Amino acid sequence: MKKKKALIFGVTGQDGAYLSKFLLNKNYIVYGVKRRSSIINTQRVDDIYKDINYKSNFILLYGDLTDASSILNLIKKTNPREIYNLAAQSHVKVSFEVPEYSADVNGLGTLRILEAIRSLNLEKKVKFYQAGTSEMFGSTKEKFQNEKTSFHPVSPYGVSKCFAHWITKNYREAYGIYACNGILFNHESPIRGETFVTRKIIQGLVRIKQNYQKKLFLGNLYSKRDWGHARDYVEAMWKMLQQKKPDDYVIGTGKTFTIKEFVNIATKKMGLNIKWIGRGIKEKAIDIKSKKIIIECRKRYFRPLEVDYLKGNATKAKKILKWSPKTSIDSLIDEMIKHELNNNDQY
Ligand code: NAP
Ligand code: F7E
Repeated sequence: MKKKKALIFGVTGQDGAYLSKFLLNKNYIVYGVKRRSSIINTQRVDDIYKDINYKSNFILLYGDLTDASSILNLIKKTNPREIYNLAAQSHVKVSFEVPEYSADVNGLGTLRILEAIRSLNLEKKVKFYQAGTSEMFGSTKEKFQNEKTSFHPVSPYGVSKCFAHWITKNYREAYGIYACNGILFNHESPIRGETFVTRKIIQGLVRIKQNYQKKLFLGNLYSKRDWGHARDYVEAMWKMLQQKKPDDYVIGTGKTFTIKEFVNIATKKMGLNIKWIGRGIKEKAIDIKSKKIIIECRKRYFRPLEVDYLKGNATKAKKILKWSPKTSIDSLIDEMIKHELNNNDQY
């Protein structure tokens, strides 16, 4: 049987790496789009990448979501059956600092892919996945967000993703493209970017425990997030593209924790006994054994506006996609700690 071909924008990111491995296991040929950078940015997929001069089912090609011609040429060249748009300036705080770039990549970048599909007359041949986000819900007052919850984004990132969401829906309705929006809640893993809070916490605490770092500096400890595992979430992306009809789906675990609760679970697992003192920006955690302050808050890690509360209702995905999360927050944290401990062996 002929192998299915998938094209992944954002292949070098956390989800790109997990999705590539998932699709290769399903016997796909995977084309991954990487952007040019001055240092190697393929660490997350190095284990599946073979020298370009050898035959492989995993092929990396250059491209950029800000460059429409590269997108068009990549789709023409690879002729994929499925396209996954995972590429983004994905850091919420950074989007306040580079708003125009974030809008260009996340918003217009999505439009550029859809336009390429349309202008190549691939409306009926290609299935498209758009990486939407719970950040689109923003300041909603609903306490269990689903596909019907209205969007109220509170960052340039969230706003740019709303544009991507609506343009994907628009091209589905206007041109009949099989295009799906995943509305994914936070998902983490040992290969999560180091400036996202879960990885920053685990990395910081492991280094503190091993005496490589003195303190961990954080921002808002009281926002609540629904954290799942990226490995589970890429399966949901694929499932969305295997249905009879394209649709939009919320993907989350239905559980929510504050940043402080995440820290408390992680410290306990590492045998660090901490005590919180102070309030607001002065709140700190003391290591009871050494009596040293190991966690402090800094204003620089707060955002101009915060998404206070996220908890995803994935009932529709459960029913139609037969998808549910497999990894608990406990197992996720265990896996992240284990990975970080192995990493730190190299210091
Ligand atoms: P990530 O680790 O930040 O990866 C983003 C990817 O996009 C990287 O491969 C990055 O390349 C690439 N990229 C950035 N700008 C680009 C450009 N101009 N042209 C081409 N590629 C570009 O993000 P992730 O956590 O894997 O998330 C994947 C997608 O899901 C993103 O769209 C994100 O916004 C969305 N999302 C994530 C979550 C989550 O909790 N992880 C939840 C909901 C939605 P480099 O490696 O070169 O930087
Ligand atoms: O922040 C708080 C911060 O940066 C989580 C992206 O994948 O998920 C991610 O966006 C929370 C926020 O993720 C620090 O204020 C406290 O309330 O890990 P984060 P995010 O902003 O939720 C969504 C679904 C996406 O789509 C995004 O692409 O943690 N927080 N102290 C901190 N956050 C960071 N980064 N650093 C801190 O020191």
